Amino acid sequence: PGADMGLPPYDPEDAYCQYPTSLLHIEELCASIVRSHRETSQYRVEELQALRWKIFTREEIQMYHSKSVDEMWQLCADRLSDAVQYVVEFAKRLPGFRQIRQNDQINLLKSGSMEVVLVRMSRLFNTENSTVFFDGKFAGTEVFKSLLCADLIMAVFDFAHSMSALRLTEPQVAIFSALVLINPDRPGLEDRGRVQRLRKDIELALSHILHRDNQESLVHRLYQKVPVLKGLCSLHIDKLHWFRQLYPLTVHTHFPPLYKELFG
Ligand code: MHQ
Repeated sequence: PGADMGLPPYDPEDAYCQYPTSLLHIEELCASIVRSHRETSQYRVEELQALRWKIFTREEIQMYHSKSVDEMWQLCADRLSDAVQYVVEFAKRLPGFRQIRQNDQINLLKSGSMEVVLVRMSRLFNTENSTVFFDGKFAGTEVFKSLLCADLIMAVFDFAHSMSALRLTEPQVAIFSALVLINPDRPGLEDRGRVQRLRKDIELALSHILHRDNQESLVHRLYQKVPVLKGLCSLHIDKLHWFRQLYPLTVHTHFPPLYKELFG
């Protein structure tokens, strides 16, 4: 049974074989999450690979430095908002997400979309020169100088560097992103039980592909990233509060509605 569906033959050494129906279910879940990621990933890896040599010139960096604090914040808020939009689309295509009540969908996205953006950012990171694909080319931390939050930028780049160093495959990024988003511990959830059940399946999906890829040691290294992500997001919120006190009007009139809805 299962051979017509491309399933491996029965192997009594394989723990999953004790649960043949749930293995089928987990394989379908993996495939579905990976498809959702692929359809919403904003940039394909091959595309990024081909653009690796495109680095901002001295003159272009000067141009970012000549921007005022609020201009640079606005630009970054726009780029971040674009990235969040793709994460919202990823969430909507995740199996089981639509079955979560709408208030809880919003709560999961409010606290998790930035974390997924940061996980995805590691795909856009070049560890050879510590640059990230931003605004059409690869940018180092110096490009973000005018934001006046060097500590946050450093922390975000450090995270992207260490995450990128894990050299995750696209399926691994996809399933880890789903795990970050479907978190029953998020504040304000009304039906934690439903989120908990979906989360358990995604945890199985993650163990399953890492077992399949012979990279079980990644399980622990990935779970270690979860508190780091939480810290980065609270730093982002702190910086936004600081910025809003300085430039309330910029946030009110020029920041994308989605950014304000999720982080405001
Ligand atoms: C995207 C590319 C991209 C672009 C911008 C100022 C602000 C709103 C937040 C990147 C605080 C600073 C952002 C620039 C920091 C958290 C912001 C500044 C994926 C996302 C990514 C890399 C953004 C990630 C968050 C950054 C670093 O395709």
